Amino acid sequence: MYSKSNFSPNTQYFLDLENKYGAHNYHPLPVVLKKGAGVFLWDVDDKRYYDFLSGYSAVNHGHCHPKIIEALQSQAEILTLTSRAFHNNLLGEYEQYITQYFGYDKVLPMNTGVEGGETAIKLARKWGYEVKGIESNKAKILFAEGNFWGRTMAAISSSTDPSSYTNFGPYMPGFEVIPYNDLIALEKSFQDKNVAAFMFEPIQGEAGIIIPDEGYLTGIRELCSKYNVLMIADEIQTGLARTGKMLACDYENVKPDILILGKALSGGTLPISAVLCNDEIMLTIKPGEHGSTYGGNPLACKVAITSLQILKEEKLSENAAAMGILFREGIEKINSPLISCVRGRGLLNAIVISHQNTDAAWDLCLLLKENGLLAKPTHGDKIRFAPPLIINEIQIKDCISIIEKTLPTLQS
Ligand code: IF1
Repeated sequence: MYSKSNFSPNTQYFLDLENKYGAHNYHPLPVVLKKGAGVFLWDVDDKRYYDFLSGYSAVNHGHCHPKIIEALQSQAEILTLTSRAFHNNLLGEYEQYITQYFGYDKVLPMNTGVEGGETAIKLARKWGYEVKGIESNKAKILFAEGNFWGRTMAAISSSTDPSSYTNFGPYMPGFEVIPYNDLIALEKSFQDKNVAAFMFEPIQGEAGIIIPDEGYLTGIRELCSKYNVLMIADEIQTGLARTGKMLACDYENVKPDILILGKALSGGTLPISAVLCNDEIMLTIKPGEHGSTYGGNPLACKVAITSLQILKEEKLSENAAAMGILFREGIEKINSPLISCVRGRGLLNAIVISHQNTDAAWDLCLLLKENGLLAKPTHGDKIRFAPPLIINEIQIKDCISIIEKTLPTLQS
């Protein structure tokens, strides 16, 4: 961990507790936060920061959005969990609301994003056997190189990142990986009649905000329809207005067969995920074949309806699109030799650091922290910049000036 001299006694106290009593499964930035509101976070010494990570796109609405907190608090005093052994008065209304919101017959409510991915894969396999007619236990699910959809054994079985899968084998069978943004490779893989689905991110988040060529999403849609393969869009990070559209798939007006949502579905309050698809796929899962204790709990239903309402009421897609343009133009104008490129859609952006020191992105994040902006590197030389979607023009310009002021302090 860090040397004792670096931090205030307050901060050091909490760092030491986590180091002694918590698993060492993360390498967080050395900041201890105690409060969040809107685009801001405060640490235990009351220092204020701009949040440019937004809980990896879970806090699209800003920290502790008043309407979401009100929904959370009011429902928490009435009924939080019934389990699915019984019905409740919020699940049906939520199911109606979200399916009409995105235009699907049905939704299967889960909790974490990775549970959403697992659910989508179970649906795809079931559909593969019972509708497409794939031979029993022969179904294949295709993923893209560089994918990230969580930490479960299935998720790491599709990963191409050694830090995700090393020494966690044996891996889930029936998964294959093809190059991202490559329609020729995709069509070639579809010659195998056992392929049930292709699961992909419309923009790859953890891989470093990788934006595919124009037409890739359309090509996936056309090839999946042509070869009777399910198109599964993982919009857990890119969805819910983050990229300047309600869904990243909306950039090419393509409709996936299965849509997976998570993260910001709860406005950053509790784990809520959702898998949406039409009856031909959804009804292959029969009573008792899938679910979870908290899936579709009334507290989550109330919060999710509110968070979806706010996305539209506050026009967060439009703001994300506009502020994203401002951000990328502002970063480009800095014209720093340390930045080899800035890329993104809406408020899902990354800069690629050009520096001989492999720790430069991390070191820059430490310096940005000192100057009041929290961001974190993804995969070495890239820093993700993804503030809450409520950020305004003055705040964006303030953050660009923080970045501009900080870059020259990065030691060569
Ligand atoms: C961590 C990464 C991002 C996701 C996509 C599914 C999931 C995620 C596209 C699973 C989750 C999170 C996991 C979180 C950090 C963050 C992350 F750095 F790990 F890779 F965003 F890029 N699909 N991503 O991005 O959702 O089960 O976590 O709710 O593991 O620390 P989850």
